[in-house]
Amino acid sequence: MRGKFISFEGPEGGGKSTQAQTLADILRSEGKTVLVTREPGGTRLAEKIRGLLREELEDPPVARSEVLLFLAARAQIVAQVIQPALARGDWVICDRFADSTFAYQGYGRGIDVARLRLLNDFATEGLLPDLTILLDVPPEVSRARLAARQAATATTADRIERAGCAFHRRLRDGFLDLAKAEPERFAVIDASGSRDAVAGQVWSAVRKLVNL
Ligand code: T5A
Repeated sequence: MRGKFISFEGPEGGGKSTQAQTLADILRSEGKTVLVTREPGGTRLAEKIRGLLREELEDPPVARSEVLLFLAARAQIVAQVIQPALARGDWVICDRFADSTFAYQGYGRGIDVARLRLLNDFATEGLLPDLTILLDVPPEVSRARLAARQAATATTADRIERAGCAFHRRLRDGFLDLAKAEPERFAVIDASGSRDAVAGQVWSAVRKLVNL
């Protein structure tokens, strides 16, 4: 039987990576084989593209190149990692997927979302997650979490994290719009609470998907 595909979405610092790992641990304790991966990334080529997208270049990608780079990375991970895992019957948890393109490059950068959907379909051959968990946090919460992590790890914000407040407001509204348009695929979770509180809500959404 084909496995299940779950994506985590939302603004930076919402806790996607944290919750993806926690969910994988729970599913493994239920006897599932689980692959956790991320976007952009998850294959050698896609990780190189991730590096390029995060690099501080003198000539950063224009909005259309940025889309195509994200989609090139997505085509690789879908063909080489996600589809084979689902075909084996494994569960796949992906930290970001297509909805990030619609939110960041569509709502954030102003590229037509209908056009992005067509391009995304080409890259993914129409693959969409069975469940998308949107970890919704107000910009001030995500900013505070990222600032705490940067202080703890002596790192700085990357190019996309540094985009202004208006961009991040459009992004959050965009994610909420996407969820409203497909309520059967999305579970919207208030991610401003503690890690355990959020994990509990994530698990409830996943249990509904498969009656665990
Ligand atoms: N992008 C991506 C696009 O523009 N288009 C696309 O199509 C795609 C796929 C990816 C960037 O690329 C953009 C979006 C991004 O800007 P990334 O590094 O993968 O870059 O960025 P994020 O996915 O946003 O990863 P982050 O690590 O920044 O955010 P997460 O994964 O949401 O948060 P997480 O779990 O790492 O937690 C952040 C910090 O908060 C703490 C954690 O310990 C950590 O320090 N934390 C909490 N603190 C308090 N309470 C909680 N409940 C907490 N949960 C986590």
